[in-house]
Amino acid sequence: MARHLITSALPYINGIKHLGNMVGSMLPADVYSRYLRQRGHDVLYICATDEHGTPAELAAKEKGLPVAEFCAQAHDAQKAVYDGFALAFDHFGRSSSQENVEITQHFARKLNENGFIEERAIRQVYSPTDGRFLPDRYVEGTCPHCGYDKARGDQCENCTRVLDPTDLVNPRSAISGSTDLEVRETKHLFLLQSKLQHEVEQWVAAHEEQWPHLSSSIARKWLTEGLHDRAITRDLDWGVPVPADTWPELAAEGKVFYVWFDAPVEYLGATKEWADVDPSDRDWKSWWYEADETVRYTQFMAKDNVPFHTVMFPATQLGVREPWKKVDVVKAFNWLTYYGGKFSTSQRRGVFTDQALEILPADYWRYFLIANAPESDDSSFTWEHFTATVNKDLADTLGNFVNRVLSFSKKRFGEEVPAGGEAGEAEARLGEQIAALLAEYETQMEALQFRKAAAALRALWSAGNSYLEEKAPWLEIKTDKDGAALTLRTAMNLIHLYAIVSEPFIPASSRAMREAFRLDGDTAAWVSAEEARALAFLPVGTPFTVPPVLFAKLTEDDLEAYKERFGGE
Ligand code: B3M
Ligand code: ZN
Repeated sequence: MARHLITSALPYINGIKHLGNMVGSMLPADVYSRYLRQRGHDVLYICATDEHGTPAELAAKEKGLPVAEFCAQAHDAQKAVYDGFALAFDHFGRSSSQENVEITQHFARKLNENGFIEERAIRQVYSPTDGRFLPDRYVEGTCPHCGYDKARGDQCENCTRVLDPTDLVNPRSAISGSTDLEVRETKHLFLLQSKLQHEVEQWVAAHEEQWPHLSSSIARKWLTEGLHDRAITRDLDWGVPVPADTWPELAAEGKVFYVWFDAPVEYLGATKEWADVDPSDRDWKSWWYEADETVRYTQFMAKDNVPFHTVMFPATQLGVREPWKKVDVVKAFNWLTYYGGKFSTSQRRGVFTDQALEILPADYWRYFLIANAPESDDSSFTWEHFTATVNKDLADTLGNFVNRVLSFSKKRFGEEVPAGGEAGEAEARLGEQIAALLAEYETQMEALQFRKAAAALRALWSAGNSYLEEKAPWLEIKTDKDGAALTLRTAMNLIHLYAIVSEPFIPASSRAMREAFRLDGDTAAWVSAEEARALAFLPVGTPFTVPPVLFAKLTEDDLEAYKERFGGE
């Protein structure tokens, strides 16, 4: 038994996330956590909303709310959606928590003591009209690279280049629209990442072997370009305050840390939030501080977050010079596209997680998204592909199997697992096949190859269908009643197996399958290869009920309606 620490990139607070965000971080982390828990590991799955920075302040302003209130509401709204998706976090925290404030300030003090922080005067955009400095997105203007006229001070959305507010042509305030802007000098804290380049390189070299290619190639690219010193403070109202004991002057000016400085620290912060709920029973430090080798830490994120997790945050952790746990495996994802184009939160293009749940229950989405996760490449969401997959894999292959087997058996043998004859050659063959597929599923899941794990699960479902077609109990019963009963009993044992192995992907449907045999409890323990091969989980005479249809088949009309509502092509 190992201890698995799992985190997914912290969803930013400014709005409900789209399906692309879901499949690139929280959902695979949840699937993996559920799988490991079933296998008996000690799992801690931590996530939180990332609440600081200019986008939060701007979103609050748009809603006409004080930023703290906006964040509290937006946190609850996101949490409700994640509950709807059945994401089983051990804790879903908030980067604005007191826990995060304390740990972030501690990190900054330590970095300072160790000579990795320096105060520097820099030139920043100041707006006399607004009476404040305008960091990051508070300035908008024309991109100097591509000419896009709505570029933001931190990044151009059109050409994706990272910008400094002073780079923008024809800059204007995003608060007041004022173009009466000047550049003033102000002091900020810089993290001397250049001094840590060598150590980070060594650390990456020692760990990247365990990472998927996507993660290590991004880390390498950033290291080749060189680690630059970067400003880690901002002139904002909302953020982790610069500690006054160490930087009285900057603290008096109201400076706060830059959101990307405190956000990764919230992985620790949220773990402490989790422990603070029940301190006598929960020890956050055992996961993070001088953690022994039994703790294995896996992070999940989309590729744009990889530099922060493989290079920048490790640099911070190394510079702190304290034994904080660093990541073991960085699982990164490419983009899920919407008909080949970008999902976009700001342009509301694509399908958002709250809308998805209005249409269909979480299991439909969970399965489809993981089976088509953008792992080795980008992957495109289309309604055609979605409805076809739901119908074929979930409704026909799994759902129909469950219903057919249980209703037919009920009709001919009553509401108990029938006795029937001894397992024969077909059952032995099926058992071998199932054991091999289960091993494949386990291998892929442990390698974090989600598409392949989903393919193995689908193959397990298909194996049941092939067996049923081959044995055809509806014909068999005419000549060999015991034989038909054996077939149905075997098929019911397959359903029981499906209830267990499908749980990481489709927890609600798995529960319905378990409940058909009156087995309750939230999760079922994993099965060994021998148990799978024997297919004899359910004693003869076990009562069962026929569950309601597990997955509704989606019609042409449904497809048209989805395309109408969300736009296709
Ligand atoms: N909030 C991801 C994003 O909004 C960012 C992740 C933080 S992880 C520490 O793109
Ligand atoms: Zn541009």
